[in-house]
Amino acid sequence: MTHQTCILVGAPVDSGKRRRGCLMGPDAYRTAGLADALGDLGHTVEDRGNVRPAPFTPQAHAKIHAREETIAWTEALAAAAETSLRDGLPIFLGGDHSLSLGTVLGAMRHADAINRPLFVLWLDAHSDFHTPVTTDSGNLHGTPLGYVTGRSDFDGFPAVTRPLPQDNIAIIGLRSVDTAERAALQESSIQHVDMREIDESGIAKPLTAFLERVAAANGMLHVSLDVDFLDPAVAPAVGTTVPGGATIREGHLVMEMLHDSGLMTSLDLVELNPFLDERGRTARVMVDLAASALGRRVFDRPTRAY
Ligand code: 6HN
Ligand code: MN
Ligand code: MN
Ligand code: MN
Repeated sequence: MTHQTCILVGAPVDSGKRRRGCLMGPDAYRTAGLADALGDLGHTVEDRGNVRPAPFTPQAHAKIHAREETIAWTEALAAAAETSLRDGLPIFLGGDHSLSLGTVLGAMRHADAINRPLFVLWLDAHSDFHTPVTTDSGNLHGTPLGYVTGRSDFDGFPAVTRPLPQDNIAIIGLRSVDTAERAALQESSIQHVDMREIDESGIAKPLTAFLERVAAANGMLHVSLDVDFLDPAVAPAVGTTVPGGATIREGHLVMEMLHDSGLMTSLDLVELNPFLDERGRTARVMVDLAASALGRRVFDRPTRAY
């Protein structure tokens, strides 16, 4: 991957769960210097400001939180994703993970339009594979992978006419999977990598296997990075912390390998809640990870032999 046109798209979505604060995420990334970090790497950076949801009328639901608002965001973000993918490499500044119902849908439409397969790499403590029926919490940020793979019961959401094949998805970092998700995941052909596998064999091995599949298919690759992929000790600004997460170096290695692969075509930065941060440190960690994905490195490889 050489020079890119990086398109920053603010997605201040806060409707995917009950705890508020992710709406401040886009401005936290801007404040932490994302545009300069990417510009310093030689990329062109275009900040398109924040997307706004389509008009909607809130309705009360026994179970699902802010359903209409999330549908409205899904429509608006799918359109924004489709448009920005024509012009460059979009980076969606979240916003909670329900924004990915829209960004992945838009990426699917774009990939269909240019007749290439789409792959999705999900870096997350959670599998986000629920449907509005299987969810216990009623929080739609736990459903985007269920939605884009064509699971049922997403009434009122834009129709997923050509679902994302399960074979085209890898989830890495898992350590909090609900019972219903586990059952569905185990029956699926989604590549699911939990923290134990990372402990035992390292994070590079399953990622390499996935990237080889993407490359062999000439696929586009959407990467969705949830703050809680990282251990809460290094990334505290998220409402759904789970101990035992990826280290800073595991995070950077994933991003460096993504850069070297040249495969990434869009990126979500999700679940940052600046209200929970400590002097901006989580926002800065996420900016540094994005920079690694766009080519920041210590040395060029291969280094000389000793
Ligand atoms: N995320 N599985 C839990 C739920 O409420 O459905 C947690 C979801 C977390 C969502 O990672 O973006
Ligand atoms: Mn998530
Ligand atoms: Mn998560
Ligand atoms: Mn399995």
